[in-house]
Amino acid sequence: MATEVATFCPLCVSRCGATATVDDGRLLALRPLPGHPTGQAICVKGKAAPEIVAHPERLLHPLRRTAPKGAADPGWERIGWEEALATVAARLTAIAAESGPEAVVFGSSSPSTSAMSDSVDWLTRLRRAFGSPNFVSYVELCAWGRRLATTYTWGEPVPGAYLPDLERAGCVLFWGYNPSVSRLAHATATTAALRRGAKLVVVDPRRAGLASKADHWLRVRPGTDGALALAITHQMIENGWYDHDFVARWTNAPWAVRTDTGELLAPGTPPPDGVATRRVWDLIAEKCARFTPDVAERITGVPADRITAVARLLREARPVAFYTWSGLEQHSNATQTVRAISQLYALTGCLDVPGGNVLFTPVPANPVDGAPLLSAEQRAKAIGVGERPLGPARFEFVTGEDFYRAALDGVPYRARALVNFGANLVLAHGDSARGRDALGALDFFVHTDLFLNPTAEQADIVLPATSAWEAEALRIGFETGQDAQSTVQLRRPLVAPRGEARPDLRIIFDLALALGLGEHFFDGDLEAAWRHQLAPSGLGLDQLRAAPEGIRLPLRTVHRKYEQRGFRTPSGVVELYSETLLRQGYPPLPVYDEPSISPLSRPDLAARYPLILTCAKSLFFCESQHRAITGLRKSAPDPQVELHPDTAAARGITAGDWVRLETPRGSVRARAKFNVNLDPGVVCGQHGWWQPAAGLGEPGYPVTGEGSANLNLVLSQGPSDPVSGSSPLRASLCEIAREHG
Ligand SMILES: Nc1nc2c(c(=O)[nH]1)N[C@H]1C(S)=C(S)[C@@H](COP(=O)(O)OP(=O)(O)OC[C@H]3O[C@@H](n4cnc5c(=O)[nH]c(N)nc54)[C@H](O)[C@@H]3O)O[C@H]1N2
Ligand SMILES: Nc1nc2c(c(=O)[nH]1)N[C@H]1C(S)=C(S)[C@@H](COP(=O)(O)OP(=O)(O)OC[C@H]3O[C@@H](n4cnc5c(=O)[nH]c(N)nc54)[C@H](O)[C@@H]3O)O[C@H]1N2
Ligand code: SF4
Ligand SMILES: [Mo]
Repeated sequence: MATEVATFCPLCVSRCGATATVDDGRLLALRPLPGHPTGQAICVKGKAAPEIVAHPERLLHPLRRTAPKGAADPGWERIGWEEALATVAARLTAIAAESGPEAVVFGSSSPSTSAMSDSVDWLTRLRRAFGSPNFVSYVELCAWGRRLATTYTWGEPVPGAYLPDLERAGCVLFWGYNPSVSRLAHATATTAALRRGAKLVVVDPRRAGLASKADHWLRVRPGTDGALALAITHQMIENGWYDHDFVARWTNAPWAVRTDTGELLAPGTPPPDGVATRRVWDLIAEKCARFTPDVAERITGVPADRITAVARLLREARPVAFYTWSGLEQHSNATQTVRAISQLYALTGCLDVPGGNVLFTPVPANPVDGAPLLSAEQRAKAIGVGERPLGPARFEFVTGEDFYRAALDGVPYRARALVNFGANLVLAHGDSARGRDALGALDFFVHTDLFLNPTAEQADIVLPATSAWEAEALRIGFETGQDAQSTVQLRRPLVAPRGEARPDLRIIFDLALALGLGEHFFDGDLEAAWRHQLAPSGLGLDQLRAAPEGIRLPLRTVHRKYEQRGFRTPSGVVELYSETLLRQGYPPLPVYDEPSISPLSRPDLAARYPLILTCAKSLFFCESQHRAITGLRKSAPDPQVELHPDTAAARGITAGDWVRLETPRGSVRARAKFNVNLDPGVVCGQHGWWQPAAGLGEPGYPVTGEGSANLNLVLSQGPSDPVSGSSPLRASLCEIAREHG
């Protein structure tokens, strides 16, 4: 008999509350779970969950490679768990003994695009207990701008942790973010905000998602968002449309700068004799004044009058709540753009006020990511920290390019092994062919996944993970509002594990035991681990198991916390002027740098590749996943490139034609999709195409070589952002031609 069980979907960052229908050990359906703070809706991917669980291509057993790396067929051989875990532990231990634990790099798919959100903190704990400062994944493409770069202005991640208070916002600003595709719970909350009269500004080269309902849609040229932010800020300053009190009291705008060294003098400190000073505020005003509306229109393509109108709206419709994401992350100027937007937002004075960006009070819980387990000495060995001391490596993340270089060239030392959960590195980063070679050059590589992706094909051992619905998982906080952030849910296993698949968390704990690190992992006892995590909340596991829809604690948002404790920057105020950046040779105030591959920065390339290329995610798939799922692939059978009909006509292309997307790195296939709202000089591709859908007879595509549809094969990781190493995946140059044949 079919039963209904409350659960949540962890397939993407939305983590929608859901009702599952289960019958005879099978998952039949997911529906919304009204009453759950993220349970208003379920997307097409959530609805396809039953097919994902039951898919015939799921990995069911641990596998061992028998053919050498580079062979067309890895010669996978089924092995038992015991042998698999013992092999992994022995190889990692040997490599650590020879080359130090830093030679073992850990990786995972993004918790925004996979159920690794259930276990990524524990994986981080395993890495730290093992002694490696190197975590390769997604951070410079997905999280740098929202989370880490913003700490240089605010001391905390804004908007990464200080999320938009959509329930109370007067004006919502989405900048390079399309929640209609990427975070359903945010889209639903924004639609509700619009219904009660909130204003909306969307900055996006495409008129995507909520842009069609926006009061202002700013069609920015890809990668020029920094210039736009400085121009809007200039209008705010010129017209007095900003929060004078906040700027004067809580930022370093009133501080003086020594013109000789660039160092700051705290208010009241006189400069040494003979040293001239300028006020930070005057420098900001001067820098922004270079971006008059007309100048900004020429750079960004956004009409001058719109720039003024948005500056006015941000003042008149305050409080302003904002979010930025992929549209700003994957650029050679990502850090400066984010700094410019932080500056703009500081001028609104809306941080931590109701209806602005606020820190929804989290459920008290013990952190489990093991920060104290990694010594300062090991942390200092993070790959990349030498070249970019303020970049991801400072936070123990390795960029794709730095990892590839360490694996292939031994710089700064040889990365010899990879312990990877999910991450489809070869498809996720530019320079795919180099990525594949780098993985092939490792001495040992163990990959855990549900499916055999092209990254796993370079592995020595592959471990089968269960899908989310076969695993129990603890979720503390659903983030998007105070109700959501107050909710704790223990997701019950709904169906038995397929084959010999194990939950990621189980595998992490098993690996810890095999590596002799059991003391940091509650001797392998998951329940004890969760009890420890939950202890400060007062919640017990039995209580949570009895309430599968989750338990909401009575927490309240605390506003304007800075009035009590200041900002968590070195100076205690918002650092519009950053001495931290200055000391490493970066501009201390936000500046606009032309994207590294653009018609203006590379006219030589633009002559041959005249179109600006960006990309965006698909509603139907998470990143490089799900192309094998019939229920999803049937709605989006082919890789697409969006282009303006005039751009197509000039090249003899009609809608639906197969085209070649050409860059200096080569060409990949895609199908032309017309979009009349695009600037005719801009096209938008999709990454992540490799997997066939056997159920539909839809083809797969080779990762490299003839017939490939892998966008990242022809995008490169450089020239990247000087602070973070973020790749220019969302602003480069291409040409489009009809495919002959
Ligand atoms: N359906 C679905 N949901 C997902 C994912 C998925 O793959 N599919 N992935 C998850 C992950 S890992 C992430 S990181 C999030 C990402 O979530 P989002 O950031 O919302 O993802 P995108 O839709 O790729 O990008 C947002 C917008 O940026 C625009 N854009 C492109 N270039 C530029 C630019 O130069 N400037 C500006 N201002 N905008 C630009 C694109 O047109 C797009 O509409 O989504 C998560 N959720
Ligand atoms: N050109 C271009 N490139 C991009 C982007 C872009 O917008 N444009 N986006 C970037 C971004 S934001 C991100 S986050 C990365 C994404 O890159 P990844 O984080 O690598 O994400 P996916 O490509 O979705 O691959 C996820 C892999 O994890 C597996 N998996 C899914 N769920 C689980 C699970 O619960 N456990 C385990 N063990 N495995 C699981 C899937 O089967 C799949 O093989 O790509 C980046 N690359
Ligand atoms: S939006 Fe994300 S979390 Fe929600 S149902 Fe879809 S895939 Fe699952
Ligand atoms: Mo991401």
